[in-house]
Amino acid sequence: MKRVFSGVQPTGNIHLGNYLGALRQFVELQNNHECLYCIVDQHAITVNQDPKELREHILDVAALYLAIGVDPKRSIVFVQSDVPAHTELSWILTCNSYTGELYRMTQFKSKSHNKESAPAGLLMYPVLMAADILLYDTDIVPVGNDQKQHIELCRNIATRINNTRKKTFVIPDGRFMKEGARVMALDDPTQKMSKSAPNIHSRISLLDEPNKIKKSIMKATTDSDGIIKFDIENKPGVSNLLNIYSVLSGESIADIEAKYEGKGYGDFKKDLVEITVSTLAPIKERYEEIRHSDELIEILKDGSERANAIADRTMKRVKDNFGLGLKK
Ligand code: AQP
Repeated sequence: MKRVFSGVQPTGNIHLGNYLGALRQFVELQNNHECLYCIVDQHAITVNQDPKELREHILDVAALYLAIGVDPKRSIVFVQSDVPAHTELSWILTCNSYTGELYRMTQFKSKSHNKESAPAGLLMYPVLMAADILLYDTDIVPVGNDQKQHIELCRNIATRINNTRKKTFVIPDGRFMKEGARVMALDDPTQKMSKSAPNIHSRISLLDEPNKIKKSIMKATTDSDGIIKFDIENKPGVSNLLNIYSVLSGESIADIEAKYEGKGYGDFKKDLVEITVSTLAPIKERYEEIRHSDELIEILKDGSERANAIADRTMKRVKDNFGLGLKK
């Protein structure tokens, strides 16, 4: 069985972009793959986090994994910092990475933009991500489009190491959705939807109340020509909403365009509110049931035991190939 790894940062409530780009793949893949789904808390501290809030967000993300349908009997669900080998491997990969390739990462450029000196963790983030993936001999990484460059870097580092010493790592492939791979902010469709954007109406979180969902969608930026048509270049706002509508309803973009021909943005947005609210309601209900349960903690403890067992085997091989420590 091929192995799958992916993670989400506990930096706030998961939004439609995270869900449509990455998380909905998690559920589908667990049917015929060995899956590990991680809450990547060490990535979250590349920017300042309140410790109490961070602990809460870890459990929020874990509960949301289960609420969307990740089954802990079939998939390993765990917290990154509960498996020390992530940072251990990250150092070994750091020694096989180049500052030039790290400075070229667009996410680093945008997060460090206008800063005279950026936190070193922001620069090293993709190396830790490579360690997350390579630690589990991962074949497939289901992620959103924004992670393409990081996956490519991971492949390059692993290939470089495999070519200069004994074959050490499995070379993973990114898995990207055709639709929903990049959901844009509702208030500015030139930016991706993000957990940490200051305007709460820029995103729909999976736990938003129906009224909030309505407000965010009705306020979403469109344009003034009143035509519901997919055209990313000239109509990025409408195209983004069409994309969300299509993925949530299962209808093709062409069918949706035909359905709203001659109608205004108001009707289209009202229907999108309804579809979004009805998609998210069962997720929210399941989340409420599990979020404060002992079961959730037990699932994470069991997950970290299973993840540590795999990670230890990989680290033994990696250390042997690098000549680190005493032979065991
Ligand atoms: N807007 C998006 N559209 C499609 N996929 C997205 N992802 C994130 N935003 C979008 C995918 O969601 C997964 C988890 O992302 P993450 O939490 O690890 O980090 P991120 O990409 O930095 O997400 P955010 O929401 O923008 O968080 P903040 O604001 O904290 O930086 C990844 O697979 C990602 O591709």
